Amino acid sequence: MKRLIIIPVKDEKDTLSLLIRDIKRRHKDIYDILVINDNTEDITLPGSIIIINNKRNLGKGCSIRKGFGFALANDYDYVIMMDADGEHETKYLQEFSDKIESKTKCDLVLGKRKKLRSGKRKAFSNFTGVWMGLLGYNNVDYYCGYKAISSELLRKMILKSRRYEIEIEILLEALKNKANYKTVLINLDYRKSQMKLGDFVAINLFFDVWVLRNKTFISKNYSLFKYIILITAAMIGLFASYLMSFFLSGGKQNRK
Ligand SMILES: Nc1nc2c(ncn2[C@@H]2O[C@H](COP(=O)(O)OP(=O)(O)O)[C@@H](O)[C@H]2O)c(=O)[nH]1
Ligand SMILES: [Mg+2]
Repeated sequence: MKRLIIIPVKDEKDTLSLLIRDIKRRHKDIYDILVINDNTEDITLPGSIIIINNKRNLGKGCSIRKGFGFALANDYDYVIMMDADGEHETKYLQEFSDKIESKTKCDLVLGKRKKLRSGKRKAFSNFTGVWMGLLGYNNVDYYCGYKAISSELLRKMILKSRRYEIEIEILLEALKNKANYKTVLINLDYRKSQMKLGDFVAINLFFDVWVLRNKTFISKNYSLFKYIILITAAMIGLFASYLMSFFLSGGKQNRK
């Protein structure tokens, strides 16, 4: 079995070093580790760590997609995504592996935080839950970056997102591919997030565009009621997100 841990990093070299040391201490050589560095200078890591340095900041989503490409090109059986800021404890790795390697078929293992960081995060997650719930994802932690994905599923998913939208894009693509998922309950050691208001808007925009692009899939697999609700909400959301992005960018949006 070939296992790869993918860690995207931006400006978190100290916590990254601690995380890598901890993975090695607890799990010796069970996992290969790939770091995708988005422009953090002076990262020195042990020689056994594979590192891809992006020439400029590409975003978490682009970095993770590079990691998936690497995993497929190098015949890994599955990947585990972890954040570099120390929020994801290595003690749960075994459970992710056990679940994705188990004989009862499962292509996706999702971390589920016992508690969310703030009221704002909870509200955003509940809002996402309304729409994702209609699609069948109930009781899931939509934005937890701690996940395991089989290469079989990775091969089928078409992923395009650049930044934090990657988390829900993985869920949506897994849904389209009828992948089974399991969850791992985790405690989180919260760190300061790099997410900005614009990232939340981008996530909403991404979801709305996905729904509209996949209306045939939705009409074939869900009731007419759900179809109408999702498409109407996506159109309203699209309009609202464009307005928000326009104001957030000081009116400069789409003038390029
Ligand atoms: N490669 C790369 N990694 C990023 C970028 N932005 C965030 N990350 C990493 O993604 C992980 C999660 O980011 P964070 O802002 O903590 O998100 P949150 O925990 O969901 O609030 C961290 O390990 C970051 O270093 C980026 O632009 N490029
Ligand atoms: Mg974080």
